[in-house]
Amino acid sequence: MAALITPSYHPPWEVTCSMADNAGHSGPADLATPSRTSISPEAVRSYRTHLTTGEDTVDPATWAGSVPQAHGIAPRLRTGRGSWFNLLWLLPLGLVILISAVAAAQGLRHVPAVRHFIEHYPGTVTSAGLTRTGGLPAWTGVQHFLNLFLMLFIVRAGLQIFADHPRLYWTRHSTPGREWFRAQKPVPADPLWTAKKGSISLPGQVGLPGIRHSIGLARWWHLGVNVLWVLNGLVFYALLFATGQWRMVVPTSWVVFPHAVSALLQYMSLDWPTETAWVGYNGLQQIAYFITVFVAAPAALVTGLGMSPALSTRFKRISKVLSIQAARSLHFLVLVWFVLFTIVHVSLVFTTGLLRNLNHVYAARAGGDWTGFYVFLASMMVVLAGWITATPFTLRHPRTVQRLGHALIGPVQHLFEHVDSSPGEYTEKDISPYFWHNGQYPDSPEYRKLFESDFAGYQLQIGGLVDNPVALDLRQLRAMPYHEQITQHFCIQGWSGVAKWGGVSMRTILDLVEPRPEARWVVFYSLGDGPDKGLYYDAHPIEQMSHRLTMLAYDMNGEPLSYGHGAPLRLRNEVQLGFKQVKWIGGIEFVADFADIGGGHGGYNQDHEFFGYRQPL
Ligand SMILES: Nc1nc2c(c(=O)[nH]1)N[C@H]1C(S)=C(S)[C@@H](COP(=O)(O)O)O[C@H]1N2
Ligand SMILES: [Mo]
Repeated sequence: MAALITPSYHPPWEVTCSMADNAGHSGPADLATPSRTSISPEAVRSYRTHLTTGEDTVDPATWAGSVPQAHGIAPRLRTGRGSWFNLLWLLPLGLVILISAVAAAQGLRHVPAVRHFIEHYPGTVTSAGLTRTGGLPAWTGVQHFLNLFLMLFIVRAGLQIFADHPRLYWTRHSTPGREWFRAQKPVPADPLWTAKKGSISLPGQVGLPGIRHSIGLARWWHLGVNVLWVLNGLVFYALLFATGQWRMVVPTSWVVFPHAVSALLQYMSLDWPTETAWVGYNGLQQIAYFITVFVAAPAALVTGLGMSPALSTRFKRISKVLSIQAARSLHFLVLVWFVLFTIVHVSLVFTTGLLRNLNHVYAARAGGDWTGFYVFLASMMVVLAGWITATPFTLRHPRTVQRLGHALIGPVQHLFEHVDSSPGEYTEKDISPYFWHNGQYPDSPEYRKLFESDFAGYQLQIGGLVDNPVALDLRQLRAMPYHEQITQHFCIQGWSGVAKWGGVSMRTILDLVEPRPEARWVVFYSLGDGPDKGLYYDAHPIEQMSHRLTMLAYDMNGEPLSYGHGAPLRLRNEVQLGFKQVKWIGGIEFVADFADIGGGHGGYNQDHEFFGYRQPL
């Protein structure tokens, strides 16, 4: 059988295209294949000596394999095949539109019919049953502050996560050129181009933690603080309904719309009552608050969860419509809403009776004195302090961020891990035309020799806490019952893809090696280094090894696994993110605990880039 590896997948050092028979899965050849070779249970431990421990602080100069800072491009919207609209044009365009709108609105206000309309619908929906004498209740002030403070970190970390794969798609395929939005140049022709190479840097005080490819730390901020934000939001909902204040932000009558139009006309004509005339919220304000509190906030949560491999796999019917990429795109649009809302909201608070507004929101009182302003100022100092210290703190104490983040979101993630992954299968027609590469390619002399000999000398060692430690060569692996699945890959950076994987089910491996009861984790060692030297490895909870879709793959889309995608053998665990799918596997060790393996954090990215050891979200 001819080699099916396309020239584009050759490792950079390969010059010839001739390759020996890298046969598929047609079973044992004519010669009898021994089904297994016993080894010492300790043999696989030798991989441990090739691991490195990682560091407990971040030095931006050597971070992520000394990845240089790289700048993206101005954000672009795709307007057709290969044509893009640079969003910077919105600045002059927006200005022209704004000026024309103001001129038009000012003209309209002289029209008698419009004058009558505004008299009839002054802007405020007088809400039945809510009379306001003082300011907003004190709890709203506290929650408003907490919300703002928490969102600062969520938004900054969210931008950092986006910057790690600055492209948005509508389908799960993540095909380059089919993005609807990007802040990065087109993908170069290099067939071994990786998603990591396409990540971009953000200004240090914009992104959190602000250096390139810092998604591991950004996620702890984003997800950890999010837990607090959701709790604050739940308390806010509860109080809103318990106190009847919900009437302020929930439109209960259609007249809110003419009032909103009226308010818009008044705003646009730059002539609106700034002190007392708009006693309650005007229609426009009420609609904006309603959308923010009852549409955007829940949408942020739902679309966020929609990106989880475990949940997406479990709730196939939802993820069919809301694929990870649709979820990610919508999640980004929700962020845009929050940012735009904040800009408009703050501008209006400042231009419509600042002192009175600040008293209402920050001091639970009416009137135009300076009390609210001072409380506001103090709260802004706290926000500013948080803003300035978040990055330096993260770079100096990344393990603390990792630990705190895990304490906050970890329990939720563990819940997701227990889902049944079997619904997560696709069909041939769902296979992605382009499947991104990622990670650090192996180029050691040992790996080269294996590759060049078509893995003739390859042996997969399986040992540790098992009754039957074994070494298996590729022929022995191919002689085992063939398992095939079409599943979706979720990279932590945000891209995804569907592929057909063929190989050996982990259930078959478990039956063969017979793990002991003490074995709690299964460590997969790669033949290749990670970006900071030291072999790549990752630990998986043993329960997930018996999921129906956990397997060792030696085929991809009907061809032997290519160099870039992990030849000769890689892992698939469909309830976890991409970085846990170890490629170029050399050994598998069953252990009780991973504390004394590598840096002790459960995997290469966990040791070196502060990822979490369980990432089903
Ligand atoms: N040995 C090793 N395995 C690895 C990596 C790596 O750098 N080294 N990268 C991981 C990451 S981050 C991803 S997203 C997937 C990418 O697999 P692919 O290149 O087949 O798409 O491999 C994972 N397995
Ligand atoms: Mo990844």
